[in-house]
Order: sequence, then C-alpha cells, then structure tokens
Amino acid sequence: MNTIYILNGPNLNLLGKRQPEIYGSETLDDVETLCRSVCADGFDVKLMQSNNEGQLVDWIHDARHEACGIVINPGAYTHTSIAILDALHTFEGPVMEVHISQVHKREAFRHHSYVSMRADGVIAGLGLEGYAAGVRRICQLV
Ligand code: CA2
Repeated sequence: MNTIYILNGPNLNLLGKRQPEIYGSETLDDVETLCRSVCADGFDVKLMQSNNEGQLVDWIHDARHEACGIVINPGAYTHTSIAILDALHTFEGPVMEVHISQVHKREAFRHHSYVSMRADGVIAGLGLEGYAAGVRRICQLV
C-alpha cells in the first residue's frame, strides 16, 4: 500500500471560495496538487472531502485496507466527533491532523480536539503547507 489518504471534513469544499481572510484563496484541488508534488517517489495521494461524519468514518475504514497513512482535516468534527476518533483508532498507520488556521488563537471551543488523542502529529496555522508537512512526515514514517 502506497496511497496516502487526505481526508477533509465539513465546509472545506468551500476552500478558496469563502472567508479567504481565514482560510486563504487556494482550493482543495490546489491541496491535492501540492500534496502530490511533495510525496516521496513510490507514494500517491487520494484527496476526499465530505460534509457527513459517517462518510468520513467509512473512508477511514477503507483506509485500513487501501492507505499507508492518513492526513486529516476533520473541520468542525475535530471538536465534536468521538466517532471519527474511534474510527482512527482502528487504523494502524500514521495519522497527521491538519488545521489550516491556528485554532489556538481562535474561539475556546476550537482548542480541544478529539482527533489529537489519536494523531501522531498535529499541525495548525501553516495554511495549506500543513497538508504538505503531513504528507512528508507520513512518507518518512512508513
Ligand atoms: O483551520 C482549520 O482547518 C479548521 O479545521 C477548519 C474548520 C474549523 O471548524 C476548525 O475549527 C479549524 C472549518 C472549515 C471551514 O472551511 C471553510 C473554508 C473556506 C470557507 C469557509 C469554510
């Protein structure tokens, strides 16, 4: 298995289309291009986005058989979803949690992450570069 899943949660389909002052002007297509450009030889990336918690859980289950690592920006589910945390606990490879914004400078409800209880790395506030850092780290670890 040499595929790295890049999973994105709710509202991230609007990346580059709304709130550029927080999330920048680049899109999820740009994220996929960036991640592919930094992944080591022999690896590939597969980027997915859903606004539905259960779909994200299903993709994490798929990753158990199809992916060597997961980069995940769970969006607002970061702060609420025990289901996503439980699903990540069933995955044996490295997990990198990414937030485009620096969540610790924002509202208090964004300071807690369930996903961080499983993540092998947590990146916040680097913009899209956080995804690239997550991919690079997975390539090192696998
Ligand atoms: O900073 C991040 O990447 C977040 O995971 C983004 C989530 C937010 O709930 C987390 O606290 C931090 C929100 C994603 C919303 O994405 C949008 C992108 C462009 C325009 C509007 C929303």
